[in-house]
Amino acid sequence: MTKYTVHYFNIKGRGEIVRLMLVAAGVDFEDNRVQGDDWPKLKPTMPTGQMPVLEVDGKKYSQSLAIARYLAKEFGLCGKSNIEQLQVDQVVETVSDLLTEMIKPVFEKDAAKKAEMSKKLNEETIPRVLGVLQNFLEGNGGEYFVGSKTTLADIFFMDIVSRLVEKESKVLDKFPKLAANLKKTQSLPKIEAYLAKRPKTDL
Ligand SMILES: N[C@@H](CCC(=O)N[C@@H](CS)C(=O)NCC(=O)O)C(=O)O
Repeated sequence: MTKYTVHYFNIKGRGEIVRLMLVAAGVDFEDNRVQGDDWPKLKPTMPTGQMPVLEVDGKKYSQSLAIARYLAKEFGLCGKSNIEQLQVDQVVETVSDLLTEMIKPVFEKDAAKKAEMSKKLNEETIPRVLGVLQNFLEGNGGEYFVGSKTTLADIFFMDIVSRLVEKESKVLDKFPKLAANLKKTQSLPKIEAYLAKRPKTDL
């Protein structure tokens, strides 16, 4: 049996999608949550000097979305055809761009700039991207982003957009189909069980 270890900090960040894909697939894995103090000595042992890293039978691989796509292919969560995989990737890259924008104000030190960035994020970027995602969802009938079952697209959307909902519960009020899709993914039994017990972290 393949042994999987996820190496990442004790946050959701860019690493949670790797954990969620293994959870959704029902595959056991070691969840190595690296403490900040241990990172400097571990950093040179990682392929890109960053995490998340997925270790598969002792070999380490970097890049969260490359890993997520690999797991999606391994476990039937990637779409049934080449065109469905393109549709999955279209959603994944849109959500990834949103995550990049969500992270920017978090690390801004200047208070005025931080406030300006947060305002733009909340008033412009988030509604615009949610509109794009709602169009993708409606273009596929409104239940799943791609095909007729959960794929990496739904799981990554849930991973990132649930963080927005946690901060601002009304964020999906104008996007009821997105809200229903998010809830459906969160209610998948393996994911629901994992979400109930995962460590509570701010990021
Ligand atoms: N494109 C990479 C980005 C990875 C990344 O930025 N990792 C950060 C944490 S989210 C990291 O390892 N930071 C510590 C460091 O660079 O030393 C991915 O998606 O995996």
